[in-house]
Amino acid sequence: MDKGLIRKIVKAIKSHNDIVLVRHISPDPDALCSQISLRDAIKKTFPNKNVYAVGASVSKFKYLGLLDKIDESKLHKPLLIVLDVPNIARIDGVNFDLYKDVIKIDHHPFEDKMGDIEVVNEKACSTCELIADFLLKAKFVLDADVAKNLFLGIVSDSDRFLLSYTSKEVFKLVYELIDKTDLDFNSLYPLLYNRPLSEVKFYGYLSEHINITENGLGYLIIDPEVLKRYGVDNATPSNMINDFNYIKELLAWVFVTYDERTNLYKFNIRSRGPVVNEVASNYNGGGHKYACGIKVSEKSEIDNVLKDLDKVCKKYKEENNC
Ligand SMILES: [Mn+2]
Repeated sequence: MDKGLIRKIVKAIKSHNDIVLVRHISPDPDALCSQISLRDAIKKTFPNKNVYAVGASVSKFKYLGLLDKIDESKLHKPLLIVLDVPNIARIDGVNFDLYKDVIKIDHHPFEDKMGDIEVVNEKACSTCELIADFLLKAKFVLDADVAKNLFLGIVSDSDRFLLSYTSKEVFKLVYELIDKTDLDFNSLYPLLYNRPLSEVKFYGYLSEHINITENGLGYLIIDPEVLKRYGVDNATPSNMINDFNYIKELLAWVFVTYDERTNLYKFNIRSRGPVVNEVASNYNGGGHKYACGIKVSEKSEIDNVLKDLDKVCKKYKEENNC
């Protein structure tokens, strides 16, 4: 983040007493960690400010810290800081139109303009990377608690530094976080990676049943009954999708689940070459070039999406001779 932007953000934070931090619905660790770490750092740097991290809480991520409840009618000229979400429709927990002063900090491809300060860096591995960079350069209080959340967000969104957006800057930032706070990072991995055996067995099911086209598209439509049989929930396949990276036969892969609550079919898509988010946006989905999602209401649409993804794989294969 350049000095001009840092100065603008610091100025906005200094000039507001009520600050609200939000992120996307169905949060992942990067969304929650960017929100909680920035809230805590602002509070510790400016103890007199009212700083709230809002949105629905997720019980399995309680270890990251608690979220706040607000009465929006009682806020006085609040500043809204939007993290890890590119579009207004997916912001969780606030009435966006109530806020005049808005800062966005995000690493998804740009979608909606939200305010005067927009920090969108698609090359960042995580929003936590951007927050860590900001806090260090702005010289905000950054203790082991704040560093813990930043580390967890970066590790989780970069898939343990495996994904292609992991740059040398990421390693430098992580080194600075650890060096500055004596962070006991080894003790943090169980928080993210401990899992029940039922999930490992379900992973076995996925690898046993995935279909692979001749163009290298792996796909699996997962029946709700199967999830019940393995005792896992709807979110489990999406949590496992990165584990199918670096499989020789797969260029791109997709899991389709059915959400009985919303009656929608949900596609989780990953790729290690073909650009897949263009297909996603054709179906009103979105995300990163190599990691994105789609929701459709008609079962008959599933085939169309899979065909389009297969075409992208075919083209990639021809162009790259693989
Ligand atoms: Mn993220």
